[in-house]
Amino acid sequence: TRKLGSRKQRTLGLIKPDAVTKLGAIFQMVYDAGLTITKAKMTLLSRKEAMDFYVEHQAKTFFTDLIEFFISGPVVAIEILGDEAVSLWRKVLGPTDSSAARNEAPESIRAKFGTDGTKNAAHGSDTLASAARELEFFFPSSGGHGPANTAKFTDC
Ligand code: RTP
Ligand code: MG
Repeated sequence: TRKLGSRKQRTLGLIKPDAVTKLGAIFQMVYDAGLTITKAKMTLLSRKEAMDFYVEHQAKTFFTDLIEFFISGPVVAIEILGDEAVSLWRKVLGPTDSSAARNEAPESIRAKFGTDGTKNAAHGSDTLASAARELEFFFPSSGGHGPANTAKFTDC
């Protein structure tokens, strides 16, 4: 049931290759934050797909390192649903750099499971607009196969 006055949002979470073995703990942290997981998919991205996903960073000095890391193993994409899900999920992630996260937000996902400024365990969309784009990237509304793609949770 949907609470009156709630502002449900959907955002994309990604468990990056360095943290796939911590999947169970990270899923638990999503639920502990009061968020719900409504879709999940494990996939190994091609270089082209990875460069497309992070196209906003293509001119950055760290781009090559980011892409190499991002395709070094499978990632797990999740659709996260909840009140203010975009900003709340980013808060659960913690600061971008895992070393900084260990000082500033020691209970965050990046503090617990990340390594440094590149290998940082997980991703979250930074705005509602990027959430829409990134959800469509991993869970295309047109494509897909099987009945699960039509699931429309509002609560779990
Ligand atoms: P994300 O997009 O993965 O959720 O991370 P973010 O918003 O906190 O950070 P962003 O600036 O979007 O950076 C995207 C990813 O690029 C890698 N990175 N490496 N070595 C570096 O200086 C550096 N800076 C960023 C990280 O994997 C970061 O999550
Ligand atoms: Mg970002």
